[in-house]
Amino acid sequence: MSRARTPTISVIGLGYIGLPTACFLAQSGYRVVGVDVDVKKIDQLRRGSVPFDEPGLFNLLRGSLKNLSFSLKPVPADIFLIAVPTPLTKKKDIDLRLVKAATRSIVPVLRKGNLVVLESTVAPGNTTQVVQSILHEAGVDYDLVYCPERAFPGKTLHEMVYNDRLVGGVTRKAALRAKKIYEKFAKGNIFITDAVTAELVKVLENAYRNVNIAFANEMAKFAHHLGVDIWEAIALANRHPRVNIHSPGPGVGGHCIPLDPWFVVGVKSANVKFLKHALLLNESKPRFVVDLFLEAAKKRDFVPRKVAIFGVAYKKDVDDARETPAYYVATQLAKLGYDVRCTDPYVKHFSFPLYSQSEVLVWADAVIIVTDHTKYRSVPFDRYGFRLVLDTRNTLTAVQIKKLGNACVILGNGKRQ
Ligand code: SAJ
Repeated sequence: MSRARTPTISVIGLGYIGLPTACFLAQSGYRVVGVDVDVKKIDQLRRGSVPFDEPGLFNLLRGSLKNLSFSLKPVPADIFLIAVPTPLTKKKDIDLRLVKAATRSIVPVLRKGNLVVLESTVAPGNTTQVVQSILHEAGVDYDLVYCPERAFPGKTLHEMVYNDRLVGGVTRKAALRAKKIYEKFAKGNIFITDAVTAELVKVLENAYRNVNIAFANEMAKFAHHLGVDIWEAIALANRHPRVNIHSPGPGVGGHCIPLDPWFVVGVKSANVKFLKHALLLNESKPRFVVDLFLEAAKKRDFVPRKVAIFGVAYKKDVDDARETPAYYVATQLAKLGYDVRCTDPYVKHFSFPLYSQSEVLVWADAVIIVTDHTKYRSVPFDRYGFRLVLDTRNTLTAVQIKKLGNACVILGNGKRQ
């Protein structure tokens, strides 16, 4: 490799993290080849269109195309960056099949002196135990680092540039090399550590959030028991300078927070009980929503038949429905024999058919707000004669609540149940 020419980077996996990362690297002057096994996605990207919505991504892609090309297979490069998903198996173990396949796809093109960066979330130890073991088959000297992504869907582009980053090197030399690459576009601090510490940091971050949400969820249940409003209580407790209680809700969705902490629980020899309790508590929340709904209907001598689910995105104002609690709420209601229709202003594909907001408003006799989309704060729910509107996220405004009167039930508010 000539020292003077522009290094080439192959980004394997063009999803929510890989695609914007490939674009940022291309804009920083690297020649980037984005690799994905999805033929449709590659065709789409070659035409200059984005396969999913993320604010600013379309313009970022368009501005990167000069240095960015796409391929179904890795081609020789100086640097390989792996950003493929790590889902959970049915038994809640980490499913490393995509990481393994991506790593194997590099083996035939790995050359002496290459740098391999793993960004996929993995369990502590996987970078060396899995990725390094596979790359060993190439029989060449290369550098390897683990660099967890930290971007927040909906603000991915901003966070990729401005968040602090962590580079976990299998060797210090590898870490220093990777740091130089991220420095080309990242404006946050870049910290260096070893690979297993970086792996642990990533799962700690998401476990921290899961545990804190579980605490808020447990306290929300307690507030129903006490007949107090947990939202008011949390707002007041958070006035303490060292308290930051998270928000309760219908459960925890997204591709990270409900899943990654299982990677720690999965290390059976470690016997991590506290985290497991939090995960299970959050997983039980959709059932709690259904029970709250049924009890509230009973208290009102009302037999709902047609239930509208407002919001199937896993969190507010995004189009992403992965692991959304709405799926579990809708499934349980459907199993109990209720007619369920879902609506969402942003999500385009979902396991249940999606209806327009106006259609479900005139069709339903009861509503469950599962996602706190900002738009829902201006929906005139009171005009449709609903006997029951259950708000699972404290979405509604004081005016909406007042107009709904006794029909309004709020998860965590024991004064409205
Ligand atoms: N949620 C609550 N209560 C809260 C906060 C969130 O019920 O107080 C729910 C949300 O509605 C959602 C779920 O939790 O259903 C997860 O949402 P989130 O906003 O906490 O996180 P994600 O999954 O969108 O993004 C997280 C981020 N991690 C942290 O904040 C520690 C992001 O920085 C990571 O890059 C991302 O996970 C990831 O890929 O790991």
